[in-house]
This record gives sequence, structure tokens and C-alpha cells, in this order.
Amino acid sequence: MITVHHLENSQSIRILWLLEELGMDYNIKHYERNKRTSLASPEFKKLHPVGTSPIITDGELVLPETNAIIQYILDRVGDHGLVPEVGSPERISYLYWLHAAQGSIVPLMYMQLVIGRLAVRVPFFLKPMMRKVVAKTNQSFLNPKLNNFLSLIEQHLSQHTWFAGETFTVADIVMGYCMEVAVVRSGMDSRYPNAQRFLTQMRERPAYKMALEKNGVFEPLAF
Ligand SMILES: N[C@@H](CCC(=O)N[C@@H](CS)C(=O)NCC(=O)O)C(=O)O
Repeated sequence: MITVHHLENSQSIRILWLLEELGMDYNIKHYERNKRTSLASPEFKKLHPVGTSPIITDGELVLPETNAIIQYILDRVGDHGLVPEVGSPERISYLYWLHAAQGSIVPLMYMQLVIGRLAVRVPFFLKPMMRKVVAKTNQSFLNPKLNNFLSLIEQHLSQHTWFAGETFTVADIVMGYCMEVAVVRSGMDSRYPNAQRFLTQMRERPAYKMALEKNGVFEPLAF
């Protein structure tokens, strides 16, 4: 049986959500983050040399990386109906959002969080200078790139119910986490009504509710 090694407030929520959508049996082992650094606990780090969440184990297998885990689970199930058919227009949207999430959006959010913390962590005499560097990096580099994504998401969801079209797919699970983080930290507010509609609709899914219940208090970090 699959065990999800579940780091609090992490991308691992997607794996719980997927397993719930598929109605699979699984175990969860909960791990805390270091309160000061937000890094995973030493116990979690022992699971794999890279030591980032999510990680699953299945027998002898130890597998990290969100999208690799998702594909592994889908392959294991076979007929799941959560991925559009090869050759359909939905497939293109599915591929785009699945990979934009992990390849572009999460890394931008991650950078935003890390550089934001730099200004807090440096010695007091460097803080004024560091604050300027952080503000400049956000203003000239990170915010414009993230805002491009927020606008694209809003425009896409004004024409489609879900990320790949009219049917819920795994792209919604992968993007769903980005959407939760975008609300907390990247300004995805009422200026983006279709994004808000998507969030309401995904939060109403019984499988997501169950994943949140198993997770406990959820304050997504993308870190
Ligand atoms: N590309 C990886 C990124 C994983 C990642 O950075 N996970 C964060 C949690 S959201 C993490 O493990 N942070 C704690 C740490 O690095 O110790 C994936 O998609 O799984």
C-alpha cells in the first residue's frame, strides 16, 4: 500500500487529494517543519537524498517529485478518467497547466518567499539595503512574471470551467495548490473573479475536503 510521507503545509496536499479522488486506500505519516527555517524535519530528510515533500513509499519504492508521484499513481490505477485523451484539444491545456505549475509558477512563488525572508534574516545593519534589494527584485522581476500568470489564469478560467476544459482533471489538482498559494501570497483576490470561482468549485469537491481533513490546518507555503 502507498504511504504518503506528508510534510505539513506543503505540496503533498495534492497527493492526498489525488488518492482521495481515486478512492484509493493509503497510509499517511505526518512530519513537521522546522519552526524557524520551514525546512522538513531530519526524520523526513532521511527518506531520500533530496528530501523534499511530497514523498511516497510503496513497498521498496521511495519516490519524491510531485508530478512523478502523480504519474506513478495514475499508472498504478490504469483507468482513472482524470487525464484527457491524447489528440484532444483538452490534452494540450492539460499538458500546459500541469507543467506550467511545477516548471514556472511554483518556482516563482518559491523565489518570492525566499527573497522575502532574506530581508528578515540578515544582520540589522544590512536590513535597509536588503529591503531595497527585495523590493526591487519583486518589482522588476518576480511580480511582473507572476502577474502574467495570474492574468492568464483569469482569462483561461473565464472561458473554461476547469484548467483542461469542461471536465475536472489532474491539472486542476496540480494548479489547485498554486491557486491556494496565490491567494495567500501573490494577490489573487477579487480582481480575479474566475479564479475565485475555480477556488470555490475545487474546495467543494468531497475529495479535496477529505484531503484537507487528513492534512489538518492548512497554510500553504510553496517552500
Ligand atoms: N519539485 C519538487 C519541489 C518540492 C519542494 O520544494 N517541496 C517543499 C514543500 S512544498 C519542501 O520539501 N520544503 C521543505 C524542505 O525543502 O526541507 C516537487 O514538485 O515535488
